[in-house]
Amino acid sequence: MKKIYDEILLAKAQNRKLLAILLDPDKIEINHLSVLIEKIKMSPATHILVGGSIVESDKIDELVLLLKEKLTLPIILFPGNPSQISLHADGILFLSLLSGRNPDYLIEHQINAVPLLRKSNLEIISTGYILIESGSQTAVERVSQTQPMDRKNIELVCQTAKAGEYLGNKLIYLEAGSGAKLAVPLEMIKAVSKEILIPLIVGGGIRSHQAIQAAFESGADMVVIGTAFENDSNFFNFR
Ligand code: 1GP
Repeated sequence: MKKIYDEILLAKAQNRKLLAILLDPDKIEINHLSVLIEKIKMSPATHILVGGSIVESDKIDELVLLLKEKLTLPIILFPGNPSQISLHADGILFLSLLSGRNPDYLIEHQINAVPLLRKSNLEIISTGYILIESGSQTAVERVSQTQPMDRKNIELVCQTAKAGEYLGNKLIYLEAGSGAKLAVPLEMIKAVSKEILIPLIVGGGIRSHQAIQAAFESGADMVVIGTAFENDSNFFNFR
């Protein structure tokens, strides 16, 4: 059963835009989680992503279990490395960092994740992950020890996204990095969304409702919001 991905494809076909809230277990206070959960329930979020660049695994299990108990939204892992896999989630973005040339993040971590994934019921969603230069160094850049792609070189980013699609990725994720100064340029979202047939996720540095809307209008199928919601749990009170 490929429920999460089928839903994403259906939403794309119907031009229904998707909104994911990214929860970083290192930044969430478990004591305050019930308040956050209420805010999430009132928000337009369609998916929850759980992960971060440097998270300890026991915190992930705890957070995922609590979220599953209280929310009906799909809980999808967005792991920085294989230690961040919780068997309690619904799915996992099985990422390959296509913008970088560090073999660990292209294939090594993925190989190491197999023993755990084999015995899981997680829906595994192959995702081409592309880091875009965003004005200053981000955690993804630091942890993966890779260079982000030039934000002006739209053609090369399009080629990279298309290569991901040809390789069989089910999603492309254009990432400016959590808390990025500059979000992914709208021109780039437009060009990549025209280039690929598979759904496009965009995240990093998006911190206003106008910016979410602009990303959607430019062709993002799913927008990811992390920092804006972390900093202000009333961020989605615009409904
Ligand atoms: C990071 O794209 C996500 O991986 C979300 O970024 O924290 O800047 O919203 P923000």
